[in-house]
Order: sequence, then C-alpha cells, then structure tokens
Amino acid sequence: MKEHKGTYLRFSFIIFGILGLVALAGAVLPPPIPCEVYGSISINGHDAPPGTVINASIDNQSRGSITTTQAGIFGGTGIFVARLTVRGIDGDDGKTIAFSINDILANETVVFHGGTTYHQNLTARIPGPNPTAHFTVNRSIGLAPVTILFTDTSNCVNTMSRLWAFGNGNTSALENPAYTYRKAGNYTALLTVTNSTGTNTTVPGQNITFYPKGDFNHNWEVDIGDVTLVAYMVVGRAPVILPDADFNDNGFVDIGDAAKIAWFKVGKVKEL
Ligand SMILES: [Ca+2]
Ligand SMILES: [Ca+2]
Repeated sequence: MKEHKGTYLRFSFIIFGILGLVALAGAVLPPPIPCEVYGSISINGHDAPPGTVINASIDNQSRGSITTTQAGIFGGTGIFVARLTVRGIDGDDGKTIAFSINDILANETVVFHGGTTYHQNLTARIPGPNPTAHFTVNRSIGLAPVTILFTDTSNCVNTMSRLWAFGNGNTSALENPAYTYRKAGNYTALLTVTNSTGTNTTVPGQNITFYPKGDFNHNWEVDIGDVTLVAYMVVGRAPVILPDADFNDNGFVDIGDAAKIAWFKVGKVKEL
C-alpha cells in the first residue's frame, strides 16, 4: 500500500505539475507581434508640424504613440526610421486601430494584424469657429445710377466660396465686387461665405437706397422742390452745390442743368 501511495503521490505531482506549467504558459503567452504604421499626416489640410503626437488605440485603449520629428510625415520605410508601433494584446487581431492626432480623432483607421507594416496617411480636422459673414460698402444711399464698392470683411478662415446677392436678382462670386445699380430703389444686399467649418449669411443684410436721378429731396420723384433746388444752386443760393445736379456733364452746375431738370419735370425731356 505504501508503494502504491508513493506512486500515486508521484503521479499526482506530475499531473499537477503539468497543469501548473500549462497554466503558467497560458499566463505568459507572448503577446501578438506588434504592427507598424507610417505615412503622411495633415491637420485641416496642412502638414502637421513636428512635435505632433499620434496615438494608436484599440477598444479605446492606447496601444502606442509616436511624436513626429518632421512636418507632415510620421515614420517611413527605412530600416532605422521610427514608425508608429502598435503593440496589440491577446485578442486584438482583426480589431480596428483608431488614431488620434494631438487628441483629435483621425479620419482613418486600419485593422490590426500583428507583424504588418501599414502605409496609412492620416488626416484630422480641428473644428474652428463658424464663419461670420460681414461686408462694407463705400456708400449706401444716393441717386441712381451709381457704382457701389463691396468689400468682404467676413470672419471666415480659408473661405471656400462667397456669394453676393445685390438685392435685385443679380449676384457675384468675386471677393470685392463693384456693382452698378442702374435703377432707383431699395435693395438689400447679402453676402454668404462658406468654408470647411460651415456657411453664414449676413443678417439682416445691407440696405442700399438709391433715389431717382434728380430727386434731391428724396421723395421718389423729380418735383418742383428739386427743380427749385437746382435753380438755387445756379444762382449761388443753395447751401451746397451737388455734383449730381450736373446733368449736362460739363463739370459744374449751370443754367443748362436748371433748364434740363425743369424740362424733365414738365415732360419735355425723357431723361436727365
Ligand atoms: Ca423729389
Ligand atoms: Ca452742368
């Protein structure tokens, strides 16, 4: 019995020993072979500067990172070039690697397969403030026809497109257009600017008012008041001489202009 007991004990030790080794082996199974990633790197379409930190993660857990030393590139194909090493853990094979660029999630991913070297360019976009459309005009009131200079003063980084609406159905895509209003009227000019962050339109817009030619008192018609005013200019009794009263384009307000507006008022001439 003793002999049997000793055999049994030795056998048990062997069995438990094997089980222990198996358990130990399981505990120290080598992790998957790392994979490596290299490529170009850009933020908002521009080369990311040196010092940019790229982090690789699987299941929201970091698996490795690299800090760039050149603009727009991380790693390369050379033997001694440092690449982004992604050290997976058991079970990572086939999972998605997400990348962050200075903590901004990159647009691209790759699938983890140990031992693979990936050429994967990375891009990220840091959202900026939404654009704010704004513009100025060199004048917004007067007598038609008149050419207005519009100047885009929007707060809009890297404007991709702009659309001017002059309030009469006409538009322009120029940066700073000059537009001639030929007919008297009230107009509301709008500017819409767009960049990668969004689009914005001036609200409520720029009111532009041009009265009919010769309507110096701004009541939307050439009346006796306007005729009288020009006559006063001619005789030097008006407070100011208005260049717009030079209807015959001879460089000053003279009796010819007074006569022309008077004839226009009574319908003897069709336009000023
Ligand atoms: Ca008038
Ligand atoms: Ca004149």
